[in-house]
Amino acid sequence: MINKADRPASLAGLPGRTRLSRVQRRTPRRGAKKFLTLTAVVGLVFAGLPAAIAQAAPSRFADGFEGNPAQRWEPLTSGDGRADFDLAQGLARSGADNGWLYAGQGWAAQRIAVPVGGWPERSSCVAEIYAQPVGGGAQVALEIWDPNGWHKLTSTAPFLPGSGYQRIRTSRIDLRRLDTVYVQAIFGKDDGARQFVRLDDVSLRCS
Ligand SMILES: [Ca+2]
Repeated sequence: MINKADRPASLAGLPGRTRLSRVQRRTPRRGAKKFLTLTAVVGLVFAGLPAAIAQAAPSRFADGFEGNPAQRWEPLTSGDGRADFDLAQGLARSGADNGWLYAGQGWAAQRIAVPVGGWPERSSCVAEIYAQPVGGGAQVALEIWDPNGWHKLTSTAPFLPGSGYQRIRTSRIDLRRLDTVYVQAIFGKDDGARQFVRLDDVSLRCS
């Protein structure tokens, strides 16, 4: 048996500890009450939203290489091809940033994943990107890929004769079976004449 007088000081019922314990018991209850009230209000606010969200859910994606494009875009190269980004170089079509491809004897590509699985409409989809050949016209391709086995779903490769940013648009395709697709711009050359092509403002829209 331990006599009361022998108890360690840390176990003694000090007045200060008692007051602290009372505060600690009350504070969580007050917080819980506030949380429940807030939850009820948020619940009421969102109760009527699902139908509106479903109607407003966009079946489109857009990316203008802004912010940190390396987190979203995946450069691919072969031969002497190179692919990278211009950040705040004054070369973008929109915003501050753009991508670029470079090749003389090889190819370079930039691709980006687009999660389409949650889109309410995706039976007729079209991708676009703007490309700017530097120092003369160039043939640039825009493709949509199924990453499951890497099947190319559609491709278009127009010759861009101008010196500014020019739009490339794919044909319309059905993406209803797919959860994610990749949109890819690719530029290849085999004559050794090295050339840059800038890229900006990719989009994928479905209806
Ligand atoms: Ca941009």
